[in-house]
Amino acid sequence: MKLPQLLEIYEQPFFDLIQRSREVHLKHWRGDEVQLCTLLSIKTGGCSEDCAYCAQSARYSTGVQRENLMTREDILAKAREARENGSTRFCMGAAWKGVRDGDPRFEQVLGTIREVGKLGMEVCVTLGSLSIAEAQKLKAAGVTAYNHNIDTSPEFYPEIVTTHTFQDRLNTIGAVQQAGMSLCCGGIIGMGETELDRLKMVEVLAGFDPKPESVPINCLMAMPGTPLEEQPPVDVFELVRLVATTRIALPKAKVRLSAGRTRLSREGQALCFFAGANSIFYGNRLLTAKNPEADEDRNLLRELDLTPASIG
Ligand code: SAM
Ligand code: DTB
Ligand code: SF4
Repeated sequence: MKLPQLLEIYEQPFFDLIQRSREVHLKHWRGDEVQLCTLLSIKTGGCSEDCAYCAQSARYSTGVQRENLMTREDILAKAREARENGSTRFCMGAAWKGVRDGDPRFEQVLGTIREVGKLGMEVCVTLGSLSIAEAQKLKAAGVTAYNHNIDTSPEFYPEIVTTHTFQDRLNTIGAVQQAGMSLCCGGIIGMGETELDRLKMVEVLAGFDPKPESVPINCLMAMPGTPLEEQPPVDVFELVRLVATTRIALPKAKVRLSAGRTRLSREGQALCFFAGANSIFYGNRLLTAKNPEADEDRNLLRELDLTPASIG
């Protein structure tokens, strides 16, 4: 789907837009189901990159404590806990520029993935850039999906990251897809980009072949110490419009309402679910930032008559 068509969809009257996205949603998904995903930062902070939104970049004083790669046992304990709490997807994130075949830390991650895979949840990892050799090993170890966001439009990307390029992101995505892993790819809104930038991002996402299996939509969490610390919050109706447009452009993708839910009202989240969001991060921590408490989310889903998706 190309930009002019996306713009037309996005700009239609609000209720027409969410009605249409709801129709698309119900054609492809159960309307009452939301997938719960648990996120774990397996290696925190000290990252060489300068992503302006990120509390884990070593270039900014954000107060995030650097931590080494977690042990397999500690990660497995968290994964079991996630499954017991009802998550069907376990996502492990590392604050790395990327991974290299042959690096012992990469081997350690592969070993951990093999074990986590046995628990029966979808296994997602986000380790930064990689090429085909690493992608094939991750696939063989049992990774379901690799998360690598394009984050914003190609034009706006250099405003938020200078240590790697949009093309670098696309190259990693190419390797992920060539290796046969599903792609989890989305972005962040509220970094100072225009609404048109957001639609250009959706245009790139919808142009991937195959299309992403899931699309995380993050609202910037303005982290103290980062260059974006003063950014104002995103307007909730802009978020809902983007969720709806993403649902229409990518009918079969899970649309994950990701970072920034702590600042969204229950009503705002309800509109996002109506518009086509069908996955959330569950549990009180994202990577370094806060997420709503698990019982708050359970209550919200119950009040909206939504059920957590189950394994299989
Ligand atoms: N280092 C890897 C990478 O860059 O792909 C993986 C971890 S990185 C933290 C994963 C994603 O989290 C980013 O691409 C971005 O979309 C999201 N993210 C990071 N910090 C955020 C923030 N402050 N607010 C919203 N989303 C954020
Ligand atoms: C994604 O798109 N959002 C998640 C996951 N993929 C790795 C990460 C959100 C991070 C929020 C900021 C933090 O916790 O530091
Ligand atoms: Fe590093 Fe990823 Fe954060 Fe960028 S988003 S600074 S690559 S951890």
